[in-house]
Amino acid sequence: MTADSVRPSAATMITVAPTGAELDKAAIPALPVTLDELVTTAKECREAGAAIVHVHIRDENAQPTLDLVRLKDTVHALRGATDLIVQLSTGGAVTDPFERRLAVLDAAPDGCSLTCGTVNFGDEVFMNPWPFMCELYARTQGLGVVPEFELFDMGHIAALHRLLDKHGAPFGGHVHCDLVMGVPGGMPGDAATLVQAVAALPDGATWSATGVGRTALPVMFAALAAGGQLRVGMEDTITFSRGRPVRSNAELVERAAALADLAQRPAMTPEQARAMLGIPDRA
Ligand code: KMH
Ligand code: ZN
Repeated sequence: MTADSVRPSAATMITVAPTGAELDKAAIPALPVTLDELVTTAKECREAGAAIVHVHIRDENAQPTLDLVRLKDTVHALRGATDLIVQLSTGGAVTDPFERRLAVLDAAPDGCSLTCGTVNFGDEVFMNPWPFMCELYARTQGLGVVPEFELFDMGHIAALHRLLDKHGAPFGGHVHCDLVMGVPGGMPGDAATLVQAVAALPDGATWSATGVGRTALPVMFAALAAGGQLRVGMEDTITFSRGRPVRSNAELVERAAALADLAQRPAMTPEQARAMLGIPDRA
């Protein structure tokens, strides 16, 4: 199978989201927070079957940051060590101001997340008002960064249609979405909701899904059955099975790749994922 010929439903693109912005390193020592830890994790996850790394970074105190120098160093280091598609989070932490979230693109990643609406996020609110979405989208188009549309709720799908109608196709020409399910305040992480959400996506869009917390497995099985791609990682899941903490991001990728094999949709390479998503090869 060549990169050009891979069909989304014939293979499985696995994204790993290794860190997130919410978890506390002191409570979860396996969480990768330094650049060295992140690069080691990325290499292990590539080996296990990941094609994309969704990146949040931390500062010297292991706190979430959007420091641009660190972001640039991170993109550079991940590219030097792996051929993974490097997707930076523009969601950051719920406390990050919009200007810093927009500036993430100046680190020149392959891709970025773009959340299509505000959502209750546990006890917090993850703010993504319409003008911010539009500005971020215009910046992705101008800077040549391929967005992944993060959808936490059914209303976000309507906002995605509105965004595409008003502002045209994304850089690369292909629409790829990620259903983030099971966040307290967002859509539930179950098969019925996943099917409903997928039916509402724009024609021709590809999609992945991730279930937060205990919805990880139901969402993964439903996504595989419905022809979708997978996102796994400690950003979303820190319990591997009942009472057993996740030991590493790589074991989550290994499990996803094993299930993808069982579904006869083996893990895509980063090259195949680039072709599917319209992400240019690195210069
Ligand atoms: N940390 C959440 C508030 C994204 O990466 O774009 C937002 C988030 C989504 O994780
Ligand atoms: Zn994220």
